[in-house]
Amino acid sequence: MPEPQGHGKMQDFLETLIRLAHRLRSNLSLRTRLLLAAPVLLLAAHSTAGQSIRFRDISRSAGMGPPRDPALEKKYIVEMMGGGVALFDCDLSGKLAIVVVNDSTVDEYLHGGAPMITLYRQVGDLHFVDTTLQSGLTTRGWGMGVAIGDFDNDGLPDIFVAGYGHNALYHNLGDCKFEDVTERAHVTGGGFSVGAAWADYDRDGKLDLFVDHYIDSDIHDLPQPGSRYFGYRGQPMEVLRTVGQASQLFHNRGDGTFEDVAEKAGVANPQKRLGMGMVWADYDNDGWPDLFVTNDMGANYLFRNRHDGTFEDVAFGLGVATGEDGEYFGNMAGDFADIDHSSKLDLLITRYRNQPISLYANRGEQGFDDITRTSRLDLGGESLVRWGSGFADFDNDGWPDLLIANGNFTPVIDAIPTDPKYAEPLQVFRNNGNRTFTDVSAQSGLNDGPLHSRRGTAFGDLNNDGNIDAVVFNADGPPSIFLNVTAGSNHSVLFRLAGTKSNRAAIGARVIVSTLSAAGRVINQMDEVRGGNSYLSSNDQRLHFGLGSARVIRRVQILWPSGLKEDLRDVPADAIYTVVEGQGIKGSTKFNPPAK
Ligand SMILES: [Ca+2]
Ligand SMILES: [Ca+2]
Ligand SMILES: [Ca+2]
Ligand SMILES: [Ca+2]
Repeated sequence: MPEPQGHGKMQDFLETLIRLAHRLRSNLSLRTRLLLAAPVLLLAAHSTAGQSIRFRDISRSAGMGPPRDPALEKKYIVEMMGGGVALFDCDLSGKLAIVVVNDSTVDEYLHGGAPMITLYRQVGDLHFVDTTLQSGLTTRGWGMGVAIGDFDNDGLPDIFVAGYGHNALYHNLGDCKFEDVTERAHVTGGGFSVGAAWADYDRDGKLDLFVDHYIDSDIHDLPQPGSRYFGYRGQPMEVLRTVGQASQLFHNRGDGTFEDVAEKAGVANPQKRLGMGMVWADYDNDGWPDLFVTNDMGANYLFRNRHDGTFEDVAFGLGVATGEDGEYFGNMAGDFADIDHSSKLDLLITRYRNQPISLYANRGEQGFDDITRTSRLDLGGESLVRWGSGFADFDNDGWPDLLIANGNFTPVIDAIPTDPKYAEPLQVFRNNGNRTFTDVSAQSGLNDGPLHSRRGTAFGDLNNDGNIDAVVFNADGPPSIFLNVTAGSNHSVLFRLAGTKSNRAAIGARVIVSTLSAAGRVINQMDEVRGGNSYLSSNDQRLHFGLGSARVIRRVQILWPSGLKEDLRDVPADAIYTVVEGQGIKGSTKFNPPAK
């Protein structure tokens, strides 16, 4: 987000620091550069042969309407930040539905607002119908982020919408019908809530909810032309004030109500940083969920769970608070994945334009190492404004790939030739299996259709064929649906976990899948069920693993949030398994034939 011009001193100073750092790097002797490059060359020798990642934009045939009139100009920050998208199975039919937050305007909000979310139910194979009203999702307001979690452990996934002005909690009644229980549950909130994510941080079997906020902004008193907070390089738009709002951690009492314990827990954001994306993950492998929060124009938080209901921010100590040279970047979104089969979760952060994305390798107690350059994720795209991003194994070779959604804040900015455009291409990077990535966007089909200004991304298997598909939030219109049509002989698997002692949605459960490579080497992949992903979005909560050439999984280890460890042996590939805590596999469905 652009800052007011009078606020540019800190930015100038930081940019000088960044330039100095770049100069130092480019001044290294050839010998030093070769030494630095050597590990990359060695690793590259192990690169696996790949199948090219291909998507097809099926938005229109799947039932999404045309984009809205792009003339709506988005002058205010509240109009620019949304929003999120979620994939979930609202009727337990095995078919994913799509939830997307509304993309409102100040004027619409002041006149009562639109329904905060739209639900597209999958009624035929890959055909979606807007059932928002019939589904009872009628609460009006301004949705920003969406997080899926079964807060009452009745087996039906519920929807939380973080919104400007107020939030909404929708309790699932079955058959994709919902009731608004926000007030009764005491999660109404207020202010500029943006992101939300579920996790059972105290491991009592009931899902809790973290909600963060962006800037302190009053929609009834927005800056007007002439104010120092209005006008960016001559264009009519609000610019950033760097004062945020407190975050909330809603502890689930188990009786349908929640209590905000953020202050007591140490996650309330007393520094008033500008919260954006968030993701829960057990980065330190101690069995307790930790929380990473991206902050715009400030240091990120990595809240380590201290097992007693409190957290400590370890972001500075572990090297993920700022840029490599201490820069306060415009951090947008983050995601965790074990990108190198080290059995530790690595971290990605996307950032504002002209700022590097960072890929951090998790080195355990030594903290996180920024490996962006050696991973080759620094090649190209620096000028993009990047939002939603996440890891998923799109080609099923067993190595998590990366998708990033881009686009500038407002079409107003298109009048400035040196700024990134409002609509920009999507990017997809293939994981080469050796801590390097290759930008395969050009051949991916993601940008074959019209470009949009993108925000959140959600990944999931929409047609249950074992290939992970992507749904992307578009400013000014319905989401884009990208069917993954990557061809090839690789195998994969999906696990749908159901907790009994643990929370029913099994959020926080960790799965380790062990297969044998063609060369007979044991490969361990690891992932966790999450109740919210970045940016402001929620993925399919079934865990997906690409298996390469392996037709059978030798071993599946499940670490349930309750502490129970479960072991499955010799599980055939190419199916969706339902695993119930303590009872092993209780159901399986073979994959559908691949999409043509
Ligand atoms: Ca429920
Ligand atoms: Ca709990
Ligand atoms: Ca932990
Ligand atoms: Ca699929």
